Amino acid sequence: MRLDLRAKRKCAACLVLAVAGAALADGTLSLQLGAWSPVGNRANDASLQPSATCGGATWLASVNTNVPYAIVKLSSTGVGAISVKAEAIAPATGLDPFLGAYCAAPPATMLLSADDDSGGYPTALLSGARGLTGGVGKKFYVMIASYSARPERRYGSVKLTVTGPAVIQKCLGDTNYDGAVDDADFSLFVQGYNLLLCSDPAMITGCPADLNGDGFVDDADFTLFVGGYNTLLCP
Ligand SMILES: [Ca+2]
Ligand SMILES: [Ca+2]
Repeated sequence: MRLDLRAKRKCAACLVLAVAGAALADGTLSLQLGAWSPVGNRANDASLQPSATCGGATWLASVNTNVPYAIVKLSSTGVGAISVKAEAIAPATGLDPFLGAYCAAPPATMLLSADDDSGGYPTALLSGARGLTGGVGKKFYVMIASYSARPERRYGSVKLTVTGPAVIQKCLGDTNYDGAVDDADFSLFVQGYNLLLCSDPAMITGCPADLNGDGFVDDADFTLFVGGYNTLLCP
């Protein structure tokens, strides 16, 4: 496939923008749910009780089917409670964030807990008491979706904040956050590549195609993308 190459210049002003658009720390991540997102039936409820064991919570099918979602993987770095917060952010207009924590992918089973408004609408919050207890080598999967059945509240931008002994494990090239690097990600990558600057208003929130976190989507990112594409499955 051929990329739509445009002339790209890294001027002084662009470098300032690059700093402003630099990748967030491993405890935070901004992303956007859009038409490109995978869709599925999320767990039903905000009141799902925590489970001490993987898959111990009852998974209830949602009445809101085919909601867009994103999957983010967490790696625990030590013992202790982990909290995950999802906040709707600009330019989101109506996203009502929903969080589910799982101990294995895909996020349709192996549920630990789920939340809608514990952090106050429109903020979802999973605290350590809700099954997210860290331990060296432990992995968790967090599903970010919408709680609303209203179509206009299913899409938007969200900021994820992780506190406690865990970091967000990034999957290079998985620009739509479905857990694999494939042609759908390539389409999104090209979109970002043609815009170049992460600060471009048209860029998807979080600039997922900027794989090296320097504020641009350019050839350096493409090299990294190819590496992820050849691997296909996220680690
Ligand atoms: Ca993907
Ligand atoms: Ca870059």
